Amino acid sequence: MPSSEVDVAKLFDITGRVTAAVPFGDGHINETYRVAVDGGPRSGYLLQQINTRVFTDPAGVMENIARVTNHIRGKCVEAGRDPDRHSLTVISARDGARCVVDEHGRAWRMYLFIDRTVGLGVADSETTAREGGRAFGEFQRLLRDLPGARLNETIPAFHNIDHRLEQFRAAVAEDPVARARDTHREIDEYGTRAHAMREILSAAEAGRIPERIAHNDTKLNNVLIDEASGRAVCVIDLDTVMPGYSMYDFGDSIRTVTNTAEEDERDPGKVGFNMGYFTAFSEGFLGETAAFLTPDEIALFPFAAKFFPYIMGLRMLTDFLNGDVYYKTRYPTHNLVRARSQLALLRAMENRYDEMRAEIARVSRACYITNSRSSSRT
Ligand code: ADP
Ligand code: GN1
Ligand code: MG
Repeated sequence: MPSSEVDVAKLFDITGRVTAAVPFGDGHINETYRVAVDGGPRSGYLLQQINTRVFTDPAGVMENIARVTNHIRGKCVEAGRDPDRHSLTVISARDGARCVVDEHGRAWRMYLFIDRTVGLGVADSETTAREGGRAFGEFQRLLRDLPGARLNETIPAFHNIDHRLEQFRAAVAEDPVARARDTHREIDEYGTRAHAMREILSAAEAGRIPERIAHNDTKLNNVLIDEASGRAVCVIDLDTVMPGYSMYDFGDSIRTVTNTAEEDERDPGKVGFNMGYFTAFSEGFLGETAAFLTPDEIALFPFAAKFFPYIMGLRMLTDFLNGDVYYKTRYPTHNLVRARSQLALLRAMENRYDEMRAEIARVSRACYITNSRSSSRT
């Protein structure tokens, strides 16, 4: 029976001798390890303990990931790109299963390690912003023709604002760790904006926007960037790939790409909105998607940009009120700091909303024209 991460790694179908498994990355959800091997053809592997408090059906998660990565790998091969670098590669267990449940009930999976890449908490240039947009836009485009049944909903109602507000209000009312009294200002700031946050949900309920396959967790560090060239290499963190709406992937990315500070910046004065990065990301994303998105979807992009600092900050504040049971935290007020910095970003975006709308109109028109010209030539 496995007792350490190295022992768990040996249960997977890899060639060579496992020499180490070292904690890696700074995701908020799963436990991630970089696995080193001696004498195999691969430079390394990535072992993850799936957070089963968050993902209660790890087999359903892995089924989605297998379908999505097989599809993307096929498209990489068609396009002459290396599928092991431009798609995640699931390494099965020696018994053929896509994940292993150990004697403690923990669920584990393994991927090929994609080396010579970085994941960025904030964008460092317009090129990075554009590359992020290109990668997530391409991801949505490649999955348009995924065959088979609807994907599993790995976290039901994940970006449903009614559901998140319900959880927030329950946390305020129950106040299980007596933190509400020190958080009145933030509770009010999130509360007063609640009524204005239903635009995507209302459009969906009215049947004005189509359901699509979305990544649903498009922060910038979920796309690996090539260390040498600065080009996007691979979209990762596929646990939440499931049915959603196109503007979810646009908006959640804009939240990290345009922020002048890290998501958990303690000084709200350092949090700002970078309009140049907004434009660059939009050009990348719409360059891949403008040809098939509907006008109603694109019209919701500026709203989605404001919506994501709101819904994510709301979830972080809810987790603070609940005693930090969801996100990984490094210090006692970490979730509150996150919620405050998301509010600062939201305020900055509110001040630039008209400009964002004008930019989306301009960029989508330009991308649409470019795409129709190039498709009429082919
Ligand atoms: P979480 O859900 O906790 O965010 P991720 O799947 O995003 O977990 O993985 C955490 C980190 O591990 C990522 O931010 C990235 O730095 C790194 N990572 C994930 N998958 C790979 C991979 N296949 N190759 C190299 N690094 C990876
Ligand atoms: C989580 O897994 P990770 O760290 O990429 C979260 C996202 C939040 C993000 C905030 C499954 O993303 O929804 O936007 O933290 N993922 C899940 O940083 O809840
Ligand atoms: Mg991640």
